[in-house]
Amino acid sequence: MKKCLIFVLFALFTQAVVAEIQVTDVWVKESIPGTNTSALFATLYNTTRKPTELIKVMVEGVDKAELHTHNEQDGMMQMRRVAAIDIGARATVTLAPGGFHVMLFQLKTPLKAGAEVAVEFRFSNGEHVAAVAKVVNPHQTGDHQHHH
Ligand SMILES: [Cu+2]
Repeated sequence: MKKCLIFVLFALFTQAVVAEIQVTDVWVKESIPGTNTSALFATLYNTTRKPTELIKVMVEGVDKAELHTHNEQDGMMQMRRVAAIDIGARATVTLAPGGFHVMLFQLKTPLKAGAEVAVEFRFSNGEHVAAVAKVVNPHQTGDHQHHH
């Protein structure tokens, strides 16, 4: 009887841990002094056979977060708000500078490189995925990084 209960608890636990949507590489741009906006990026992988959509992102210390995309209009790159970001079956969608991003408005405190903020991604299939975003200065990372 006891063994059986332990098995049930284990099954419940594993079910809660295995996310259908995997969220990785979550990062936020360091905010520019004098502004209270920033942008958040991530890689989203839909492990299921059903398409889903990213519909909302909640970020610690941020009052307003909108899903945005970039598109070219008359030779100019412009940002546009979207209601949702489609993620096909077994597909990966990358939110990256120049493409999809989560625009953050009304930051309560400036975002400093090296800090971490709690984030929750909400999908149209009802799944909520918690993640931790690293605050990054995009000019201090990547191939151009200098080691002092
Ligand atoms: Cu934007």
